[in-house]
Amino acid sequence: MGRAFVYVILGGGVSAGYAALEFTRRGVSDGELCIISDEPVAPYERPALSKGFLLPEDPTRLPSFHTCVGANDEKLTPNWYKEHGIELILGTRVKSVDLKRMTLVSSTGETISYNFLIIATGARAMKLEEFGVEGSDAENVCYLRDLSDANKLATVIQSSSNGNAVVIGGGYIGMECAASLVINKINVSMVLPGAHCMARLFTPKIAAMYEDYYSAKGVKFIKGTVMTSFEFDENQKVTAVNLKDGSQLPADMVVVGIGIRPNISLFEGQLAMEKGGIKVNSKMQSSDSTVYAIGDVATFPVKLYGEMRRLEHVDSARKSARHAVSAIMEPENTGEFDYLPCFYSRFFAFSWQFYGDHVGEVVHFGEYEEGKVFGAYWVKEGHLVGTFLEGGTKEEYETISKVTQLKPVVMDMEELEREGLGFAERV
Ligand code: FAD
Ligand code: NAD
Ligand code: ISD
Repeated sequence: MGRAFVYVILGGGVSAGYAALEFTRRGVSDGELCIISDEPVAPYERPALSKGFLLPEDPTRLPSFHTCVGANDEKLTPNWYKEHGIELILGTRVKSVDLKRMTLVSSTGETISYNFLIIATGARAMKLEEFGVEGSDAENVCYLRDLSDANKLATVIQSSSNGNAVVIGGGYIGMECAASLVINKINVSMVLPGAHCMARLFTPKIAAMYEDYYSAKGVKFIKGTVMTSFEFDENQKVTAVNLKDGSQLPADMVVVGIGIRPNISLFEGQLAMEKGGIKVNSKMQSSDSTVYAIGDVATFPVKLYGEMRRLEHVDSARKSARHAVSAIMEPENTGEFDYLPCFYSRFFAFSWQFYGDHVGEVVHFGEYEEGKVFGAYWVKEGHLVGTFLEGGTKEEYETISKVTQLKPVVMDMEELEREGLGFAERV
């Protein structure tokens, strides 16, 4: 025995919330759509967890950040789903999927069948154990992917005031959490394997600007090494972190941000995969025509660069969700997903956005100082392909996004550097 739906969204994160809103706007009927999530709450804006959620005063809490407030759209509270006849099955993990039978089996043993399935399972945080380090389930070691992780982190922060934190990883989680820890009056050491923070995107010059600011706030960067083990007290709480270079860092708490793995295991052997994600076409449709994939889990064609990409950012989760729903409900009116990659972050009073592709030669512009506007252009084969901007206005971000999509010809790199933001405004 089980239930049957026309549309099932598997996963209840960012992309699920945006897909649900799009379904209602395109006229889904009562009882046709169901969302199954192992999280106990309705879809929310995950980016809030490393930002407002960790503030010492007046922290952001649900229901204030349910999707789709991050895109200045409707806030979908649990009641909203009820009013729109959408079945929200929360706290329920899907254990198996049979794509031939078009059924899912949940952790409660229920079988749910569908006509169309949207995979929105996102990703999981990589564990230190995958790198041979044991003990990361200690009560003062924190990962950050979902609300329960964020609750644990907020509690551990409260009990570590004026103490020492070690942040493992210098990516998005590392940088955003380190800033939040400083704001919470915790001394921070960051351990990163590369030569600088945010090595996947930042140039050495961009990284140096932010690292200098963090250092002035007391953050200690330990670069070019990794942690090898923890020291524990008699209660199995971590007391120190041992590094490969032989040094030891005292720790009242640890935050780990060492990357993610997409949640694709339910579909291995059933769907075509590429670049660690579920391979979809320009309609977000997988190798099974009744199954779509959106958000972090989807590897889709980025038309602008003629390449398959899997992105791990909220803008692509939101837009791929809307596109998939449009392709399912109005296939004849839905063209190819023509997506311009967009990444952003906020820490301390800084706020930056990046559009496009970070390949080729780089030109920096602006004043690389706190409170000033600065940025960089990436130029490949004579065309501008990527733009980074810190401290821009809404209009300036719109301008760089439009220009980057156009891939304008760049004749003279020195002139581009001199013109800076003026180049984008002129094109
Ligand atoms: P998710 O939002 O992760 O949702 C996946 C959902 O599926 C989860 O609810 C999960 O529990 C559920 N699920 C998985 N497997 C199953 C199963 N078998 N059964 C039932 N349910 C299942 N991006 C930015 O661009 N800017 C930011 O500032 C930013 N900040 C971030 C801050 C944090 C702390 C994190 C973790 C990520 C941040 N991101 C940011 C990335 C962004 O949040 C993700 O790209 C986005 O959430 C992806 O959406 P998604 O729907 O694919 O996956
Ligand atoms: P990341 O990929 O941004 O950074 C991982 C970092 O860990 C890198 O600095 C990498 O060099 C380092 N690393 C890898 N293996 C390591 C090891 N064994 N020991 C020490 N360091 C190691 O991933 P993240 O920071 O963990 O973020 C997780 C996910 O959340 C990503 O998908 C990210 O896009 C997303 N996120 C995005 C934002 C944003 O867009 N503003 C904010 C927070 C999280
Ligand atoms: O995109 C985002 C973001 O960066 C947040 O902090 O969504 C959240 C919301 O703006 C709100 O809480």
